[in-house]
Amino acid sequence: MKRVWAFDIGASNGRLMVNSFDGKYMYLEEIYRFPNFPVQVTNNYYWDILNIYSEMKKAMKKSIYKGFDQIESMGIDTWGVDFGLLSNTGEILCNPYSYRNPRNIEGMERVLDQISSDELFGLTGLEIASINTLFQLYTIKEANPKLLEQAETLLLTPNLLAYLFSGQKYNEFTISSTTQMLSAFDKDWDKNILDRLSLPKDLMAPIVEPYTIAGETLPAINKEMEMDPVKVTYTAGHDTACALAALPLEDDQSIFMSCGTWVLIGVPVDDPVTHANAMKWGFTSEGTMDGYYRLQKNNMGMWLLQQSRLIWEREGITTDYENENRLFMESEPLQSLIDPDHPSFFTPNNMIEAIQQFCRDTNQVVPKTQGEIIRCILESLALKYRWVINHLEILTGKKLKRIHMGGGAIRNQILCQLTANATELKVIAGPIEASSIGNAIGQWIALGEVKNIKEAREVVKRSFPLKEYKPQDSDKWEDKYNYFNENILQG
Ligand code: LRH
Repeated sequence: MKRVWAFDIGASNGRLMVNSFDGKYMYLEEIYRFPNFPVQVTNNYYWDILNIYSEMKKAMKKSIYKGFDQIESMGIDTWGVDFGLLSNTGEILCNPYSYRNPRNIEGMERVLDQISSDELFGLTGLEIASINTLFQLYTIKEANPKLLEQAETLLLTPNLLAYLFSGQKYNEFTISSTTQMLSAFDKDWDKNILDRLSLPKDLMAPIVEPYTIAGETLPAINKEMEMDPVKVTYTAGHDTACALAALPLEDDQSIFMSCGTWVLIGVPVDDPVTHANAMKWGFTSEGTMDGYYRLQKNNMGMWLLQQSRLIWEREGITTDYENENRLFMESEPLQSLIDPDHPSFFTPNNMIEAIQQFCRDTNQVVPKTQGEIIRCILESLALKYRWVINHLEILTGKKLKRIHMGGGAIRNQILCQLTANATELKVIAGPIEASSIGNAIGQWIALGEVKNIKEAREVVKRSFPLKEYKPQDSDKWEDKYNYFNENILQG
């Protein structure tokens, strides 16, 4: 039995899984999980990167202590778009900013004054969103120019962490495809975009393809961990690309949904889709582990519930899943709806008040109890997912037949069932730890233990439980969808 370490670091928590493979079955053991969240300092939000790094080292120690010490390789995946800047001596210059910084909206507007959104979308295939690395960089140039002047290298978050373990400075293809600086044509940095915005042209560390073994852990780490050197592999650095690799999609009528703080919905495609409607409807084309693309839409996911729970916890109200489930069941279905992607939900001070305000502004019943809020969030998410799938069908010209949901948020069985109901499609949920498994798949392919993604998906089907949800109450949802589409999405 061979083993790899898969570090899957999300925007709300990070975890280390040991993935073991005997040539036929894969096994997953969770070693350690730690919270991760953007830290607000006055008007900015930052990632506490050194805390993430030290939690990762703690996780390695725990793995070794548990006897999982013969490790073939380690790989790291994270959320998209964010990055760290290194000085010419290789030190991190500043705590990495979080994509939730409100000031990025201005940075985006300033960029779009110079390069139109149509042109940028055509060059990169990426949705124009204020979170994108390009807009964040431009924001730094305006707000903190000295920082950019000192910066010699930009590494995206998974690659920044890999650098701290291996000393290697590369940006991996899938995570680089979330920046809006990667050319949709040749998978390399579009230096012309940087040049036109007077951003440093050579800032971006070179691109490597997934499945690259970059080197091994530094001697100082080996000494600190009391371990033999471990290979550091560039698996797909983007969590969504990892999740897709692990979802056992059957054919080209299968949809993937990677479900966590965000819910990413899409289908695999050969090339970036830069059709005008893709842009109008907010679709994006990002890289897959096997070097192709995913046509997808980035949607709000558990963020709305996570933020509401913070408020309930502050008020001393229980927020465990069992309790939430019961309160959901006890409240009246389909009473109040929100557009989960409305800007007022992006970084509100109080999520519950923001939801209530949205319902007031759209002349709906204002949800008050915990159960009513949970219903409003989950039913609205499911209806939005239907909207996304309808538009995916138009863009691809295909009738889409089934949904594969993976990621931590599928523990919420209500979300899976509501998605089946609202979309009137069969949902196949699993595996839960899709990103960690995909992360390991990238490493097994790099190590030559698995041939390709197709073979890896067969291993996943054999090794992990999948659960099916069939659509229910179709007529109720049909009516509500029409109402949602006409009245709420404009809201
Ligand atoms: C989900 C995700 C998503 C976006 C966002 C910033 O975790 O990776 O695909 O890139 O984070």
